[in-house]
Amino acid sequence: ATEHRFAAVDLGASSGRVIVGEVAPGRLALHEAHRFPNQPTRVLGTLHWDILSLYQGVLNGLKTAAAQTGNGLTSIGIDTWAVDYGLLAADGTLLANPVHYRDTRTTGAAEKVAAALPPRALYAATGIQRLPFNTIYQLIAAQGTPTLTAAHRLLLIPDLISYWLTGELGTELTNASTTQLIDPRTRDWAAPVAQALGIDLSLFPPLRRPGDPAGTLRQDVLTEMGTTHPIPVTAVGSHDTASAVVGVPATTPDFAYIATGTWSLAGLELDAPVLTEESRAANFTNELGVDGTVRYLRNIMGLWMLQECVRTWNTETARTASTSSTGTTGSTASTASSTGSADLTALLRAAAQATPLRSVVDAGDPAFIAPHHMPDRIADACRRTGQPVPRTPAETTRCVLDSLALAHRRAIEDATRLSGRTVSAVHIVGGGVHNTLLCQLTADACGLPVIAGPAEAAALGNVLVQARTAGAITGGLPELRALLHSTQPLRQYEPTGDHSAWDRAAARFGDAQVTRAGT
Ligand code: LFR
Repeated sequence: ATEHRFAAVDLGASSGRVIVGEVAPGRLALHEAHRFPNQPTRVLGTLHWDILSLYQGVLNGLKTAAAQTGNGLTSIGIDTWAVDYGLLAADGTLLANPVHYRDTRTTGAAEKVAAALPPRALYAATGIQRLPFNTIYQLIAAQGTPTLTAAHRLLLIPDLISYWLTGELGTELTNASTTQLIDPRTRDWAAPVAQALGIDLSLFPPLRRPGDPAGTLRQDVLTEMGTTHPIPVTAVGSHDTASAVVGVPATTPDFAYIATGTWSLAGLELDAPVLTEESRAANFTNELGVDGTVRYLRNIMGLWMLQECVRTWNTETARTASTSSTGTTGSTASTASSTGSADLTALLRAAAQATPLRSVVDAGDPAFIAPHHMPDRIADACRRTGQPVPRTPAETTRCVLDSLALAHRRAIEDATRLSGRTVSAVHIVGGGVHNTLLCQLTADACGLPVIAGPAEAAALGNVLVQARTAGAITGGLPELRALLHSTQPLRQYEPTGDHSAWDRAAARFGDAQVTRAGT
């Protein structure tokens, strides 16, 4: 059988990449064509994505991918983070730079939405968890602004990239579900929700499903790439988490997954949504997955908490260094060592030696969403809940990882209880696979084996859906996953240590929750 080459464009919150997947029956290999930073920019107080720089990264990556494959790409697929969008004028011009979901413009929007549509009714209609940045809250916050008023079309980020590449408009379904405007039972727009909130659904181009054709590269794009060979774009699970869940190498149906990276998305794959009141209270979401599945999961703050801590420590270290070079003498060395070098490997090694479960914070708390001052916010959370405040970067790191492991455990426990399913193993995919301490702590906390890998699950899920559409492979999700299992390096972690310590910490964690809810 012939081998096909596919390009997966995968944009994440900290970097974008273009990855080439080589696929033939029984064979699946990836190599990275290009990786580029994703640097959000604050303009007039509002946090934006630098979308043109990201698009240039995509073009550069596709050019490299085309060259590396001797212009032999069968197709291209695009996935990115969810909920955010660009607005287009009638002639297709982007009216404004897309706003970042971590921007605070949605403060107060939930109350406005609740006044128009009670939270219970909204959940019963959409099954989407309450997150301050869901598209509906962004749209409510933007209502009446000149840009939204002038907008002819709204394109979610992967659909915007796809439009620039092909000139064709569409709204991919898995990502559309994160707008909170889709009914997970019909897998179509929830028109009554849109109507109650005064959101004009005609802003969204028609829905497309993973596997649908999404156009062919425009001539100017081909020129930019230095090729003449026309390449189709195929819709994939364009929400990165939907592609990452395709990329889970499960061999049995009773698995839980944690898609890790900036976020931890922890939960189960289901055939039908769970729209109960208990599910709403537990803040579980029913995002749509590939092949008619539902991604029943909860958003957990993820490695963002650690990334932001490291950013703070690096800034402090840099400041200390520059202070000393301008003449201040004395405490530089001790300050630098108490602040700690933010070299991640060293930090994780020290965190592994730190006292386990000394203090834990609620890694689901939206208070951790915004950038800046993460170590302070973690310290505050410990203080507020009457726990020891971490004193060093290693202790703070341990607190974050213990807290994430506990949040993973709680999400999986809640998901099984609320859906009536059982779980025999937990799959960790995405960037967190490289964090061996987090993987081990998650196995310990859950009391279940953790199978870690692949790290590039989103790109793999993206490639697999393209490959099936092109006829390079056949089968449903179990067959795609079997191919992952037989071709990708995986590492298994068995639960170790004293499980009752985690039970006690979980109870403490529960207390922390109650304290927060009451304040
Ligand atoms: C992960 C992710 C999550 C989504 C968050 C914001 O990259 O897509 O699934 O909740 O980013 O879009």
